[in-house]
Amino acid sequence: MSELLKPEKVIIDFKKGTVQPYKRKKEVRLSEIKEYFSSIEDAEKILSRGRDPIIYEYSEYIASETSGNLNLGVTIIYPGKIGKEYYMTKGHFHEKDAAEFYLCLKGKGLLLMQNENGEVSVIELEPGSLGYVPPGWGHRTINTGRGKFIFFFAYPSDAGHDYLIVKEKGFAKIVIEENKQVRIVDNPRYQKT
Ligand code: PAN
Ligand code: ZN
Repeated sequence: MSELLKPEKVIIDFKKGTVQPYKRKKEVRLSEIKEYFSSIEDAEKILSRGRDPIIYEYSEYIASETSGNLNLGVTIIYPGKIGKEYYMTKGHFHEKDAAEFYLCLKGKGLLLMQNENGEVSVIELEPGSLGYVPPGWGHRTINTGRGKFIFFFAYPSDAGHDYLIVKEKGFAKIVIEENKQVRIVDNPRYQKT
């Protein structure tokens, strides 16, 4: 064992989506995530009007990033769309064989996963439901509701995050609103390997 840490209590506010204490907090605004949306044109239109909304934010309790530890945190995805596509996280693959779980605390949304063979899996999340992400599956979450979508996550601290594959190739599916319905459709910009 490399270091002996002191046990700590962590407080999660299910309604506000806060974690105390936290070590990392990140807000992702449209300007940072615009290339991940299927319609960059719609994103640019919003930005050109001088608006740069927060799409999502997350805070993490990190005891230590050495192997054997867990990172815990909460993500809040705001409600909204860029063109027809719902607000979502960038999504990533873990660099190591590392699982993760997402437990929905508030609102509703989808956990979209994809493995290296291009297979896709989607889990609907509502308060009390948990999506398990096995090692090897890229993962993104999407807010399909009218309020904030808030979920708790935990993953091995040394998992590592690879955003580049998703940024360059995208996910095979996107989640859009059509005729007031949530639809999971082929991503027109998806690049197969
Ligand atoms: C989550 C995500 C969080 C934000 O903690 O990091 O929801 O999504 P992006 O990392 O895709 O921006 C997680 O999956 N960690 O491994
Ligand atoms: Zn992850």
